[in-house]
Amino acid sequence: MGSVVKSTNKEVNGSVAVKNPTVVFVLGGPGSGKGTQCANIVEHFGYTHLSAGDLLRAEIKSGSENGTMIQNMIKEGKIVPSEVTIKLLQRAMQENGNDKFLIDGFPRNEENRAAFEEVTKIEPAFVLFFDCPEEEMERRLLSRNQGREDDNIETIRKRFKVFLESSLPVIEHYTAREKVRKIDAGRPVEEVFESVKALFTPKDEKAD
Ligand code: UP5
Ligand code: MG
Repeated sequence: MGSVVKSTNKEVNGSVAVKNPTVVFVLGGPGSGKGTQCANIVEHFGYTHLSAGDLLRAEIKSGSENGTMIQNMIKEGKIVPSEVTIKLLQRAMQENGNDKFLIDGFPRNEENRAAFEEVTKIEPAFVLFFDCPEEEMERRLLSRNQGREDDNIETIRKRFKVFLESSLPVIEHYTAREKVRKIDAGRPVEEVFESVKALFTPKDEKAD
């Protein structure tokens, strides 16, 4: 299976920016419905969904040298070092032929955000922010039952705290740049998706 040498220069410096992909950051508290709504967006609008949390959990499962560190951070609701997460996201984008990505659950703090921009030179087209009351997020996480090690009340409380302290400043950063599209995510899945759909549908295709 010989490797094909391509004449294009799309991966000079290992950067994906040369391909100039469209990136939408999908942010919101733990259990706000990021993964659920991303699945709907993929189905309707042809994006590729990259959940930073899913990539980190896959890294633990793969037995990588960072696995134990990542597992401990997730159990404590802490944010994994940027270079680890960014490498996983970059690799996932490079391995994928698509040019439209939903990056779900990243950047989680200002350092994540600045490092991603510095390394990839990618600016998000916009930021989808799922705004959901904490009581509702807690209810959802406690009844999810998918065996996630961080879905216990002790870790959930830590995740909420980290979200407020570290992740909300990222939303504020993009709000100041008019990039945030805020959605009331406390409603039923279908209603939330109606609002999401409106953001992804080109204006000239919308019925008025
Ligand atoms: N549900 C969804 N929408 C609903 C609705 N509208 N009404 C009623 N129920 C709804 O949904 C959660 C549950 O609610 C599901 O059972 C769903 O059916 C139901 P989901 O769509 O999974 O919500 P989501 O926002 O994706 O919740 P998740 O738990 O995945 O969010 P987190 O942000 O906590 O998790 P993530 O996987 O992104 O990160 C986990 C950990 O990884 C972090 O705490 C951190 O330690 C680490 N991490 C990093 O360090 N760096 C990163 O960049 C990313 C993660
Ligand atoms: Mg998720």
